[in-house]
Amino acid sequence: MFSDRVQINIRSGKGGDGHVSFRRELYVPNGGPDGGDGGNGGDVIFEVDPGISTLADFRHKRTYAAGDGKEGGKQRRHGKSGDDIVLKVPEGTIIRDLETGKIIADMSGSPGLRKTILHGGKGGIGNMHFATSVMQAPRYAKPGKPALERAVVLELKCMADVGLIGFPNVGKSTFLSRVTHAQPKIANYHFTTLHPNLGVVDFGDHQDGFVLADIPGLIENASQGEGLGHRFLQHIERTRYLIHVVDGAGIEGRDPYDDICTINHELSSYSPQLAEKPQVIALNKMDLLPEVERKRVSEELQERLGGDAGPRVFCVSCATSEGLWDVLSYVRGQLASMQQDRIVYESEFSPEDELIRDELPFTVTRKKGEFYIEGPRIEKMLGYTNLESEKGFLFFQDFLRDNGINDELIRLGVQEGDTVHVCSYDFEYYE
Ligand SMILES: Nc1nc2c(ncn2[C@@H]2O[C@H](COP(=O)(O)OP(=O)(O)OP(=O)(O)O)[C@@H](O)[C@H]2O)c(=O)[nH]1
Ligand SMILES: [Mg+2]
Repeated sequence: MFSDRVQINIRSGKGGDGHVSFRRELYVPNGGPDGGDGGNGGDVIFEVDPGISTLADFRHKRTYAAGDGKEGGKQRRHGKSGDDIVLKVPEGTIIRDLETGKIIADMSGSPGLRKTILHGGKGGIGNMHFATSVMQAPRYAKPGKPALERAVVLELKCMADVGLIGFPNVGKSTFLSRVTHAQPKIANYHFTTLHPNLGVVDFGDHQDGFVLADIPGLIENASQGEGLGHRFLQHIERTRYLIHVVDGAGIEGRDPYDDICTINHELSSYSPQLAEKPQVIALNKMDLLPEVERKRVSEELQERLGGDAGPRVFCVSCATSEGLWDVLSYVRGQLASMQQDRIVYESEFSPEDELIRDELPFTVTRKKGEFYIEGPRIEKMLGYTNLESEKGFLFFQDFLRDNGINDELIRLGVQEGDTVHVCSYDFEYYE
C-alpha cells in the first residue's frame, strides 16, 4: 500500500562465454581457431523520470534483472550483448544497500539523471584470440564474468522546499489545497494523508515561488516508528523550512503549545538536523473562535514559545484562507535569506566494489613480532583508497573492521605500538 519505501533485488547480466571452435574448410585439414567473444551482460541503470511521483510501480515485482550476454559463435561471431535494464524512479529516490543500510546513490539533482548501479559482466574472449605461433590450436576460451546481484531499498524523500507538519487532522492538506493547485484528500479523521502531496506556491508576481509538501500527520513516538512515523519523517529531511500547523480551536481537546512540543520532540529524536530546521507556526481553525479569543490564544502561544525569540505565530483559517498568504510571504522572505543548497546525499557504498572485493583472498600473519596484512583484496582496496585524505583513512579503518582484520590482529596478540605492514604501508597499531 505504501510506496515511498520498497525493497527489490537487482541483478546485472552475466557476460557470455568465449567460444571454442576451429575453421572447417574444404582441403584445409587443421583450420585455425575461430571461436568468437561472448557478449557483455546488461547493466542495471536507474533513471529519474519527472512523470513519476511514487515508487508504486515497484510493488508488483521483486527482482529486476538485465539480460545476459550470449556465448560467442564459430566463424569469429561475437555473442549478442545482454539488454540493459532501466529502472525509472521519481526524483529524490535514494538507493540504499539493504545489508549495510548505506546509501548507494541519491537520484536527485536533475530530471533525466541516470546512474549505472551494477555493470554487466564482461563477455569472455573466444579462442580465436589465443592463436599464437607456439599454440596453434587452443582448446581454450575465457568464460564470461559473472552477474552481480544485490538487494536494495528504494526510499523516496520528497523534493519540496517547505513542508507542512503537525498532528493528524489539523488541516495540513486543506492548507496545501488552498494555496496551490494540488488536490489532496481532505477529511475529518486521522491519517487521511498517507503520502506527501506536493504543490507549487505561485505568488503571481514573477518572483520565485516554492514547492510546498503536505506531509502525513505525525504523532507521539513517531520517531520510534509509531503511526508509520519513520516513513513520514523521512520526507521532511530534504525540506528547508517547516510550516508547523496546529489546531488553535482545540477541537480534539488538545493544547496547541503541547502539540508543538510533542512534534518537535519527535523531530529531534529522529534526527538533530530535523530539529534545526526553521519553523513558523500556523495557528489554524481560527474561524471557529471569536475575534477576541483568537488574539488571546495566539498571543499566549507566542509568549509560551519564547516571545520574539521563538518561532513566529500566525493566526490562519484554512477554511476561509485567511492569513495563509501572510505565512507564505513570511516563509518566502526567510528562504531568500537562507543558503540555497539543496541537500543531496553522498554515495557511501559501492555495491560493485563490495561484490568484487568479497571474492578476493587476503591473509593476516605474524612474523617476528610484526604483523602482515596482505593479499589481492587488500591491494585492490589500497588501489582506490587515498590514505592521505581523512575520508580515505576512515574508509581504510572501516575496511579493516568490516573484513574482520582487526579481530584477527587481536587474536594474533597485537599490542599497542606494534608494527603492522599493510602491503607496502607500515603502521603502528593503536586501538
Ligand atoms: N473549521 C475549520 N476546519 C478546518 C480548517 N482546516 C481544516 N479543517 C477541517 O479539518 C479536517 C482535517 O483537515 P485535513 O486538511 O484533512 O487535515 P490534515 O492535517 O491533512 O490531516 P491528516 O492528513 O490526517 O494528517 C477536515 O474536516 C477539514 O475540513 C479550518 O481552518 N477551519
Ligand atoms: Mg492530510
